[in-house]
Amino acid sequence: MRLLFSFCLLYVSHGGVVKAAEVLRPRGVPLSKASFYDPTRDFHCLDGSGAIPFTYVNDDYCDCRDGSDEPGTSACPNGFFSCPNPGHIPLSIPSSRVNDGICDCCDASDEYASDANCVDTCRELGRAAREEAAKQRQEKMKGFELRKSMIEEGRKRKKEAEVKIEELKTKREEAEKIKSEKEEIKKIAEEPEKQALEQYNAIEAEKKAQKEAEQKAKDEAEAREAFTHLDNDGDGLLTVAELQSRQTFDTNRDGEVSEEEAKFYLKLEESMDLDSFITSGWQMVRPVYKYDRRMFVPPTQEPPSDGLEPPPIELEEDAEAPGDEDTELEHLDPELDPEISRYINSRANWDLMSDEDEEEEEEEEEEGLEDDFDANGDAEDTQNEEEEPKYDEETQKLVDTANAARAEYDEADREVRDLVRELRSLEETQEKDYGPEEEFRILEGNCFEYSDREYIYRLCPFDKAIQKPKAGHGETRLGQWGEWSGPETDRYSRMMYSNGQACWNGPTRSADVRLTCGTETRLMSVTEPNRCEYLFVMSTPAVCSKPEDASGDEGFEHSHSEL
Ligand code: MAN
Repeated sequence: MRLLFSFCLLYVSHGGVVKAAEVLRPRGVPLSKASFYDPTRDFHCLDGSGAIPFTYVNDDYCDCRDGSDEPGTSACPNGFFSCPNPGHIPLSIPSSRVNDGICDCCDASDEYASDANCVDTCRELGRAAREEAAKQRQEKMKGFELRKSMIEEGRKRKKEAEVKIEELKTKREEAEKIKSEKEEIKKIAEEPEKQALEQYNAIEAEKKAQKEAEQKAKDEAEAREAFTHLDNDGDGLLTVAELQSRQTFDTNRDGEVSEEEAKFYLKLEESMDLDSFITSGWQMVRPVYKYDRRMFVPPTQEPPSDGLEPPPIELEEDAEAPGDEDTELEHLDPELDPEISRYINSRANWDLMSDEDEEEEEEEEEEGLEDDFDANGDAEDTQNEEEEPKYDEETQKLVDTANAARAEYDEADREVRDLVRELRSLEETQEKDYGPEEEFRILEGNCFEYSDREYIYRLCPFDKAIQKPKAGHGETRLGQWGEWSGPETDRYSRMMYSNGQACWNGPTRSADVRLTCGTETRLMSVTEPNRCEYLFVMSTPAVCSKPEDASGDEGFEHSHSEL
């Protein structure tokens, strides 16, 4: 039985000076377990499964179930070999790799009886690893320092916000006071305005009613006059035959007034008396009667009564002249009576006038009828403009005063609302949890982006997470700021943004943000491990804790003193 011992080197640094020490233990035993391998006693399997004479340790025969009796050979399938790796970090490998021809330990100790010709590279590797660790430590330290300034700035902002809130509260109180003063002034100004307007409106309504009554009377007079004119035989009834005698009623312009055309104006009756004509007939006859020039053509049959030609209708000054029927038609309300609408449509066909008609019209234009119309039309426009409501001087003054008071009140009201809004938003910010030391506060109001092949992701801490496709428009809300979601011992290491846009056939989107220490706040990666569940990794100094071995190389060496 061979007892395989090895001289292991332990490096301990003292004030930066590396010294070597020797510890005698069986091959493959880690320093932490060296005390269990005492050559003066029997060896007790580390799992307690039995005891063997110490000479059985590393005798290339597996005695213990946990393989602890063969740390330096490959005899036990479940054993472990510890590479001492002097100058670097010890490494534990499955003992099956011992002498398998592959170099696993940087000190070549796993291939002590093979042809692998391994070279000891631990010193170089150790140096590189220490340099890298030192660099990382420095970065961490830098992050930690930055965190301190984030804390400082966060606390400062918190205080500023508190002061601002107090200021805003005072301002709001003042603004509310001004608002109620202005409201009082407004009320005082509106009372006389209301009375004056009521009075004014009553007078106006009266004037309007009077005007309407006048108009009605005028209309009625016109209707009577037209009735007399059209009632060829003067028997007090307008008949189909009488209307047929007037070319005016030849709606389809086929040269004769059919019975149907005539009846249309008589509400489909055979005849109409004066009262019905005034109440309903005139409404339809009026546009034809007043503006169709053919009305002045004498009836085709002599009136049987006195044989006298009816007097020509005098056009009133404010009426549109013949020759521009469309102007009058526009004033008609087809909804008033569907028959009027029919009339307008049939008149529209008349626009397709024959050359002959056009010539006729031209002649009339030359006679100055068109000019008359223009003049009247203009006059009417002017009249319309003058109809704009205009208060008397006294009322106008009261309205102006009330308007000014209203404007001042509105301004004061706006001021209060703006202050309330600003205050609310600041108070909401104050209620947020920016970390135990306010270290995350300065991230509020900033957004960070990350692009992958397909999307641009944007994270605005304490607000929202968004996804924008690179091709195409629009953006998808991945979530709204929810809560800190790290484990109990490290709550501020994760942020949860939830209630994003619903995922088709899936949950609403959400973003889990993992924070890691870094010297700048930036998004390092965004993935979608599950459909519509996004994982953001963000580095920030806000989570950098003080590096454990910040005292320098000595500390680092110490932490690996197992060597
Ligand atoms: C969009 C994106 C994807 C998501 C699908 C789900 O394409 O938001 O990230 O997986 O919708 O349908």
